[in-house]
Amino acid sequence: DHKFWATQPVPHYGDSAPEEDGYIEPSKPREEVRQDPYPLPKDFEWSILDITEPVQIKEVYELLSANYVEDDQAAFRFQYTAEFLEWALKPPGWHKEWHIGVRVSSNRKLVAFISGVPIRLRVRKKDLSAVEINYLCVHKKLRSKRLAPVLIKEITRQCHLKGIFQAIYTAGIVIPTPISTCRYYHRTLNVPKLVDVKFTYVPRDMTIARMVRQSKVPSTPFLSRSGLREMEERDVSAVAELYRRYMERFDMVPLFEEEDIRHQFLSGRGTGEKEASTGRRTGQVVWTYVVENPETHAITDFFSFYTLPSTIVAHPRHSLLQAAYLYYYASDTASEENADDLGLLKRRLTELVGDAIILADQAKFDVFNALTLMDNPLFLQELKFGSGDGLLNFYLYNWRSKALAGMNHTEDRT
Ligand code: YNC
Ligand code: MG
Repeated sequence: DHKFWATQPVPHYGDSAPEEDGYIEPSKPREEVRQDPYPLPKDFEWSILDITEPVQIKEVYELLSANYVEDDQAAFRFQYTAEFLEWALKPPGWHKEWHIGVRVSSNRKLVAFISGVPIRLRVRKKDLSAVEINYLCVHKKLRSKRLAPVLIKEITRQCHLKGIFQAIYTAGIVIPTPISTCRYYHRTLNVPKLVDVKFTYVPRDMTIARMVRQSKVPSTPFLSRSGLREMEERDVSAVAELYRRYMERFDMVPLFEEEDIRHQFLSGRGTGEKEASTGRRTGQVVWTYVVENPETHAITDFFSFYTLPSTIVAHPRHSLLQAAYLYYYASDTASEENADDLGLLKRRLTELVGDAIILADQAKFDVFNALTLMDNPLFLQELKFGSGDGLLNFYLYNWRSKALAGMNHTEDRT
């Protein structure tokens, strides 16, 4: 049973499906929101982090790199970089009050963190102004002391103070009650290293040499002579429009204005010269490419991926797993006339994501990851992704909705 979650406005096991989507608890006027912070155990204090300060973003980075999410075997641990965290925590409209830390009073050491960023979401037919909660982390030495519920209540209070009463969040664990569950898939690139660090195994009827051959990718992108290029500032409005039209296919999607598109797909591209051997820019966290029709100059497709390395916990030679994650994409192949021609869409997405894999390989990533959301089930097999053992559950706070057909409404049609 869930002592904390049982008290929260989330759907509980056994609740029947609602007649109509809607809130669980009504919103409150600001003066009815609790005005003082929730109490912490003695010797600890709240601390709003100012992540425009390099020292403070570094403190968050250090807390997470030692204490954040690990796989079941504790062999790999996410290692978000400081640049990534800055990008993720400062989208348009971000609030510093939603970057909440807990410090040891005596020495100011940061020992816990939770964050929120504003997000507009469409869930089925309704648009919500919500918060996306992420990076909940409690230092390993302070686990199982019921600190997490205090962090969650405090960020909820800070959201209520800004008039936000709905949230979206994801977690590997199952709590009441997932709105959708996705599986991680992995496309191996650097086979010898992945085998060496035990990310992958050599099956009994296989050899490393054969696995290397099978995962070899072409050296140039398929679409490079058909208008594939990095996204630029001048593409923002075309990409925003492509994104908007494409995402109509799905039941739950973030709504991005042009400034959000600029942030999500351009602001994280790093600065300065590309590094010679990898083509990566200093501090690059996200890669976005568009396809510009060579004749009409229309932007017909885009795709993006981001870098999220993992610490390899105990290995004599390797300390970092370089992982790329498929992010958003869109194609006008899914225009209204063709919306249900999955064969056509499958072919196009296989070209686009196939090129994302080639570009990630050039940028020296070890593995390319994707979830079973959006239209991903259409191309995972063809592009040689293998099913992983990790699941990711999606949750909404204070919103009741009929089960989503996955965010991946194509999954059951393939
Ligand atoms: C979790 N991940 O069930 P019950 S994901 C939500 N999300 O409560 P304690 C979680 N709840 O079951 P610990 C959770 N993990 O008794 C645990 N819980 O009702 C619940 N790991 O608290 C749990 N980061 O403090 C239980 O547990 C209660 O010391 C137990 O701390 C948990 O960011 C944690 O996986 C996760 O750092 C902090 O294990 C710790 O174990 C840790 O005794 C490694 O807590 C890193 C890790 C989680 C990544 C993420 C999304 C978080 C969403 C939080 C919910 C947001 C709700 C919406 C708020 C805004 C509303 C508005 C408006
Ligand atoms: Mg605790």
